[in-house]
Amino acid sequence: MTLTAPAPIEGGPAQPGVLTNPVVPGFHPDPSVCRVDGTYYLACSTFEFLPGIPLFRSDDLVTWTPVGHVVTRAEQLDVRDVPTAGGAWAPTIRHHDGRFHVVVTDAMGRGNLLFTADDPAGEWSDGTVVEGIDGIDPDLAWDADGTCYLTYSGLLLGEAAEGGVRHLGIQQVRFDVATGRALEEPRSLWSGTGGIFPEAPHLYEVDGTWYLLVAEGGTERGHAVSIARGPTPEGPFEDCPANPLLTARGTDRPVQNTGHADLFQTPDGGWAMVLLGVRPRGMVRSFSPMGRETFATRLRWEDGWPVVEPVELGPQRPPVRVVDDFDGTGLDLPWVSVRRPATEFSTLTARPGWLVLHGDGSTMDDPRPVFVGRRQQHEVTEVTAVVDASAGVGGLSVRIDEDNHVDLEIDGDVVRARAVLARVAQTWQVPAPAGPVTLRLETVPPAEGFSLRAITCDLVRLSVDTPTGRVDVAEVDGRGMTAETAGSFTGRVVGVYATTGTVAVDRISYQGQDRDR
Ligand code: 6LW
Repeated sequence: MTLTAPAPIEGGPAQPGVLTNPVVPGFHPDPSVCRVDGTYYLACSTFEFLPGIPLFRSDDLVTWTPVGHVVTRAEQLDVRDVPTAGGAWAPTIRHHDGRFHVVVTDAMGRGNLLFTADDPAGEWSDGTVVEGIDGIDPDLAWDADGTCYLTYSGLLLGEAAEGGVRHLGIQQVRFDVATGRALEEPRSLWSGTGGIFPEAPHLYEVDGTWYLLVAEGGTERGHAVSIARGPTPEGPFEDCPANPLLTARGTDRPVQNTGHADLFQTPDGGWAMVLLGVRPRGMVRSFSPMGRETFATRLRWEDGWPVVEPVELGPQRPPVRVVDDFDGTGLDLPWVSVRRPATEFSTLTARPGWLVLHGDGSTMDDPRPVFVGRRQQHEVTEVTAVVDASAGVGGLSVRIDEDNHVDLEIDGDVVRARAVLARVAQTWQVPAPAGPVTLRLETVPPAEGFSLRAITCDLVRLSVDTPTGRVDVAEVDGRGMTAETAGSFTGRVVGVYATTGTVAVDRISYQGQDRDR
């Protein structure tokens, strides 16, 4: 299958009517969902990437189509100087009084921000800084009288934490959406069952009872979802005796780190939740290349409490091939850049049919590389780029962050592979063929069985096409490029870059396929 960009959720549904996990594959953590007139809208965190906070739409909870981004302008959320893993954290999307609201943390930036739009495809507002609270993971809920409650996790970062980490538990204020101001001093609410980092609160009224859903246990293997209920949005809240409602900790379940959930009603009148999870691979199932992805599972109500089904993987989507020939005048939805918009250093009009990148001396080691990429969404992938580097240096790269990336670049008469894992670099090189060159980056499964070679999640293979055939340049252990090792909250993004001069890219092809388990 060949799709020309803009691409929908690649591969499409596996089976109509069946929740397909991951719901949104690739680095898409901290999902939040709202339903408006039978259509669902889903938002995720993007950290230092731009455009920020992607939105997806679905009518059937099976096919999710990208509709745009909340953050498309620097004045909304400026990630230019944000530390790695700062930026856009944990949006909550809600629809109230005919408007879409997204409230999100600008971590290590302006604090918490409220954006509104009439149409989720944009334009979104410039963003109002929330005043009167300090913390992360804000949620919005309105009671029947129209009073708005902002509930959040009292995790203090930076100066407020006096250099360390301070946590005040789950907190709440009554909130004025029009001005962005808290209408009272923060109050402490129920904060989970005692797990580390109570966070991601969401508040719902179901049949006259208020439910406070939280994540706890940290976003790694201990992650869990717990719930409490009370007579009012302010509580008092009583624990669900079956807490945690959902966790994969200590199990052999294929989706781990499950937590950070948001509840919604399904079209058939049932209930479900979206949540984040990872797909750890390798002999000891320890390494997750795609980072935290969005999953979903159904739940039912018993004695006034939700009972959540375990998160299953699949049914598998068909293999995918997405080709971008750069024939348009603007970059399409899958493409993202790091800390600055791609328009700052690239153009599609200077050489029609080519993406032209203007190197400025920064490399993939720098926080603001001249790089345009898309998320790695499948376990087994092959990405090729046809690159003309006759006037510059650049090529193909897969990165988690500036400290962890694997590059394949053309530099004059050599093709050089460079692996930087935890800032330790190694290079390999072969002679470069003449003319525009096809560079290839593959992620492939490791050896099977019980051996040291089987411990990694995958291998990253780099090769170049020459007139006499494909030449392998390097093979790198992929386990240095995972959620567990890089620790950046994000996942792999693969794309093209320039370091110096001008590098032109004729086409990029992405092929992807998942393995069974
Ligand atoms: C997010 C917090 C978390 O704000 O990690 O998984 C932070 N949980 O809820 C960044 O994703």
